[in-house]
Amino acid sequence: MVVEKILASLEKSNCVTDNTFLQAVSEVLTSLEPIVKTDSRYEQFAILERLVTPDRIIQFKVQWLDDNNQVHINNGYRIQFNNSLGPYKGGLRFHPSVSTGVLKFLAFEQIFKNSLTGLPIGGAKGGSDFDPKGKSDYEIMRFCRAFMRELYPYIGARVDVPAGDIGVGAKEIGYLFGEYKRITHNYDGVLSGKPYAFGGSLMRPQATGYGVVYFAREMLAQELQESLEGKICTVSGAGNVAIHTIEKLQQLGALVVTCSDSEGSIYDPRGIDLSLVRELKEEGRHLSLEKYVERIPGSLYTKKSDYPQNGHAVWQVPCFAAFPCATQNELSFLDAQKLVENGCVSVVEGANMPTTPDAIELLQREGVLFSPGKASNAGGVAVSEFEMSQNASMEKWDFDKVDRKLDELMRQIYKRIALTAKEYGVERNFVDGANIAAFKRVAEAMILEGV
Ligand code: NDP
Ligand code: 2IT
Repeated sequence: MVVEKILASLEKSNCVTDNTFLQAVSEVLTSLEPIVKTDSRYEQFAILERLVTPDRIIQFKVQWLDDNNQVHINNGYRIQFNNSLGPYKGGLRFHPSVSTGVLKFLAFEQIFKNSLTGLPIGGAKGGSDFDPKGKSDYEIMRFCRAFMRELYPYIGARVDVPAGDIGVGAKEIGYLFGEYKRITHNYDGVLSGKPYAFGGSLMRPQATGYGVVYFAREMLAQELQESLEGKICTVSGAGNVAIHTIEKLQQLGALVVTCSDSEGSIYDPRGIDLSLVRELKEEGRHLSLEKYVERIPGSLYTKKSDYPQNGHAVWQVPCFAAFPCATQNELSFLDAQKLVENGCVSVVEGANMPTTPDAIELLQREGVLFSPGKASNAGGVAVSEFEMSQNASMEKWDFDKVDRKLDELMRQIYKRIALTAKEYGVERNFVDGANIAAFKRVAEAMILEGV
């Protein structure tokens, strides 16, 4: 029995069936193909080969005790992919699906996203296969402390600055920071997304979702002379990114009619009641969205097992704009077909790589404006960098200042990728525009620093 359990767990953590890294690399290299020949230095300095190889992969054992003093062991990771533009920067994900493969894809994407912000930050990602669901606050605290005991030698305010991602919010960052400080006696900006009480930036919790909507607003205004006011929007997810995407969309007068979690989806034709979603999901609460329909008459819950085959309930709902904000590969070819059929004009990614490659191709072919997460969700890491700036200068910026800077930065990202796409003859292909613009900045730095 024990042997079987150990083998099953090893099988899971050693499986190489996760193809997300190859998916991410393949998309980027396809975009870059036409431009690698335009500068002989790319080949001379083996830029592409060096770019797809992480600087280092750190893996460690995390041992912790649950509330009954039972011992648990999880795998912890930090992948430092590229620091040509600045200190390694990227989130930590705590989710049972975490493996080296998933983190390699996320760290690789982060290089390009961080480059698009124009800020001095390199690309990294980390996390653990620890599942925060069903754990007490003390268990989460003990896990975070054990995780940091292994991670601390590899990070630093000018070395590598982790932040949150799926399963990691301000609470976890707070516990991780507390342990870092206890071990090193250093009170510096070694993590971003900290609670405001000790060094966090105002608006970091909202930044990714708000940034997604600022990006969408700019893209729709420039490309279609359209606004979001009065438009039906669909959002997937019910976590940090989804909640703040919904909040900003509602502030701009859009009607958001869906949200989802890993077990099912809500359709509420009168508009999602965000305070109820928060009550069920925020601050580490993992209550099922099924409870939403008990409270809101006229809303509908679809269990994951009742989703269409190879599809997602959220993308079956007619909308003007769709915002996938939960996880990778959650919007399939069939979902894209449905969106096109229903007249959707734009898909703006809030999550990292939520749309499958064949779905992206279809959306682009059908003239749907499509923005890759590395462009439209870059507001989160950008405000993380604002937090690093504030920590380094011992300043505190007010909410409006951060909000204005975020809005301006998202407009700049849109402008940069739209212009790049035009310059390379692929107008409105924001995937190619983002990959090429991001690559050129990183490649230049890699060339200048030598081999
Ligand atoms: P949260 O942990 O706050 O929320 C994640 C949400 O996605 C939850 O609703 C969760 O459902 C759902 N979800 C997670 N895994 C799955 C899955 N395998 N299938 C279906 N649903 C799933 O994470 P965030 O909101 O922070 O992150 C969401 C996405 O945005 C991720 O792709 C992340 O990498 C990306 N991102 C996050 C940034 C940030 O600042 N936090 C910045 C940029 C991108 P449940 O509640 O059931 O677990
Ligand atoms: O995917 C991402 O950009 C994040 N999870 C945020 C990273 C950060 O360092 O704020």
